[in-house]
Amino acid sequence: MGYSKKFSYLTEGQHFDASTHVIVTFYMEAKDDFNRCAEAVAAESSVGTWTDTEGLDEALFMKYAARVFDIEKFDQKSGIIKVAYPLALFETDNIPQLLADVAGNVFGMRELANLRVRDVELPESFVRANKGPAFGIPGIRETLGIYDRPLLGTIIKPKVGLPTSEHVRIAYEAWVGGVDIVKDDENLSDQDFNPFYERVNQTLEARRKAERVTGQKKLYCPNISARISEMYARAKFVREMGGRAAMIDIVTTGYSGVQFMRDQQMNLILHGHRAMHGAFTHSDKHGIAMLVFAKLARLAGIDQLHTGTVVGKMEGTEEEVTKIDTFLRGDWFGMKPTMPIASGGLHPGHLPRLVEILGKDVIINLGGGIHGHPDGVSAGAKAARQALDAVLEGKTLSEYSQKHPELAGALKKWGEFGKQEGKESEKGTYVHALVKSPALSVAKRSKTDVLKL
Ligand code: CAP
Ligand code: MG
Repeated sequence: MGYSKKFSYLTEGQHFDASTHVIVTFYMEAKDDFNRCAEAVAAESSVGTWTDTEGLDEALFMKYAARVFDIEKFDQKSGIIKVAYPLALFETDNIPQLLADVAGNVFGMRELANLRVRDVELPESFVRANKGPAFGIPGIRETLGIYDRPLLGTIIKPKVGLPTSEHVRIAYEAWVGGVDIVKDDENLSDQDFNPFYERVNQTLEARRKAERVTGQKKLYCPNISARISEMYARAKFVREMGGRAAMIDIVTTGYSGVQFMRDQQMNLILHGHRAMHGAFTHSDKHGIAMLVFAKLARLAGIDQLHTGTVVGKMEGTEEEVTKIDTFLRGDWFGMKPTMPIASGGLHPGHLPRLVEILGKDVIINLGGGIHGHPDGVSAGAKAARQALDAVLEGKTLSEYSQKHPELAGALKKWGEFGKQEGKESEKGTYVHALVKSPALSVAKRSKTDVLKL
């Protein structure tokens, strides 16, 4: 017995036109009959509910019902389903509504053990209905005048608690030491110890001074995350003070906040931090894949987005991170590409492997990996830049460190990923284990690894 007594949401093998349908790929674990649960997902996220209703007649069903058209079962209860949603179900520039539809009630249905949105494929007309990044990779590079290498960023640490004067000093030293971009941390906003407006005013002054000293354009990404009216006020202030960028915590603020800020067309590079994404992306069986968050961030207008490092402290396999980064950089019906940001647990010793995996169109962010340098922030920034220069010149870090003491200091403390251990290498952690264990061959990959993609 299907989910409905009147209609079937199951049309296995039927073809659906990708230009007139949103196609969602789910991983689903059913508690009882698999096909019935698959229909329940399609019904609940389109025209159905737990019982047939008078208003749902044949004409309305045929026009607006979502359909399960592809099923790949792993076993009796679990597998991948693809669901086609008629484009008419969506307001194509309204991301909250899209999520309420394909990633809304379905997550709480009693008959499902698990459900994960692995991908959302949008038709061209849907994508083109959205502004996308104002700057994108080309605009970011043009703003900085840097075209042929990864960009180097840092996050002021400790992430909260520093007085404004210290924040400013550290930012200046990082810029002069060789970093291109300085950002606030995700939980720094407008606290008494470091008030937003004062911080922006003084840090932008320090940026201008660092630009004069280095002759190089720099970026400061202050965190404007707040209620929308306040985000607007803060962004306006950043603009008036000569700022070129602003950071938004896109998950805690929500896509509506991002779309609102993009709509203001304030000529600010929008830096997307993804704090809290882990509540949705961590499980490979339940939640929403980071690829979906990344697609929606680009659609909403984020110019540069945190997407993972593969080798740092945050989870994210090489396959998953490179798939997301490739999407962000790739053509998407003419929408500008979003610059991926690799951040989290990185130190100079990671750079060779990081550039090898992620290429040059990436922002490499080091927080502790700069501010934890034994000789302080300035040495930390220099060490990071020296590591990048070594990679760009095709030299090994150990060779380069012979004539660059700051890099030598970093390698002594943290070692080089995959090559040498430092005094404080992360022994026994995922990173260390990754170095010691051969890459998982496809044959050996477990179902869990497949699910992560
Ligand atoms: C990194 C960071 C970043 C996270 C973000 C932090 O600091 O500032 O917010 O890494 O993770 O607060 O941890 P460190 P992701 O360099 O000191 O680790 O980019 O994966 O969203
Ligand atoms: Mg942070």
